[in-house]
Amino acid sequence: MSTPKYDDAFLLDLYRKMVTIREFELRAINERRAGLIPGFIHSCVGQEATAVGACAALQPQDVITSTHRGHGHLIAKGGQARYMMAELAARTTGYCGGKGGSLHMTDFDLGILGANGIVAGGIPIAVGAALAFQQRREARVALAFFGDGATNEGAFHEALNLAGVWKLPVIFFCENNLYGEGSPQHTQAPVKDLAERAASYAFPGVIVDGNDVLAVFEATRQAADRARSGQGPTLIEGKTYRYRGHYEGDPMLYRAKAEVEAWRQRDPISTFRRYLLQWSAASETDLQDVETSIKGELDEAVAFAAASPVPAPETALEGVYGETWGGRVF
Ligand SMILES: Cc1ncc(C[n+]2csc(CCOP(=O)(O)OP(=O)(O)O)c2C)c(N)n1
Ligand SMILES: [Mg+2]
Repeated sequence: MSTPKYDDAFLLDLYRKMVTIREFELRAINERRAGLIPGFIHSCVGQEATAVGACAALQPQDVITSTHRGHGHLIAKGGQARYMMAELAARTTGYCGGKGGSLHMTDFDLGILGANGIVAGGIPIAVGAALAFQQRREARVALAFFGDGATNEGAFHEALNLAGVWKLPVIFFCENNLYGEGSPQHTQAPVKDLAERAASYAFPGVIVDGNDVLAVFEATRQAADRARSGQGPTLIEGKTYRYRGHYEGDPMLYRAKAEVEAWRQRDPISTFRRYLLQWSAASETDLQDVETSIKGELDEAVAFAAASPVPAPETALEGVYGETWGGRVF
């Protein structure tokens, strides 16, 4: 037996990607504690279904922009764990040659236009990419991931307004994990559902269970069809949750343990695992094989990162872009 709607291989791939994200994050957290990784990590543990469901609905020629909590988005769009781990470890073999770290990982070949340390910073970038696609009459879609907190930024509203006026092929994907740092969403926004905000810009706002990878996939597929056929943008609000702190080291005094536990009962990976077994879309052995192979891939990624050199000091100015004026770079 198999599900009536989806191919087993497709479903197993969704599972593989979600587990890769979870294991990547847990591994990176450990390697940071062990001293391999300097700098901050904002992990997306618990939010795997939004990244994977949304990117599964895109085509290879489509692009995404990401956030400070972006490792999952990168893996979902095809990013390789070894180059990501090497970047986190500040090694020359990483996505940015070891100079960017978690907040700047980018792979244009995969349509990943970059993680972003500026809250809401990726949203206008996706709108710019969508404008280019429309002008060049390319059947491509741009998707911006961002958090609930980002919807209170001016850049969010300006970008959605322009995208609405020009009916650009863009999807605004809000991962509403209920908090911006330590601030609960309801203390920051006067609307109950952030999807309501699309009404101001005259395009649909859709609410989806962000812990249900197939629900996310379906909502994003509809939005991508709309964008590709010239009907303009969609705002998707995926309701989800991060289990860990805003950053590693956050004492999380702003929320109750019971709330975290309640969300763990709706874990996106274990729910989907049960679904695959119920429908016999995969056997217990298939799933264990996937889990084991991901652990091996991550062992390899960590070894690759650890064996790679750090950038030489004399290369500090390479890859730095800015305006030049009288021979000086600003
Ligand atoms: C423009 C800007 N303002 C403030 C910050 C500091 N900051 C980093 S993450 C964050 C919270 C963002 O919340 P949300 O958009 O909900 O994303 P989440 O962390 O929940 O994934 C803030 C305020 C920043 N990086 N950029
Ligand atoms: Mg948030």
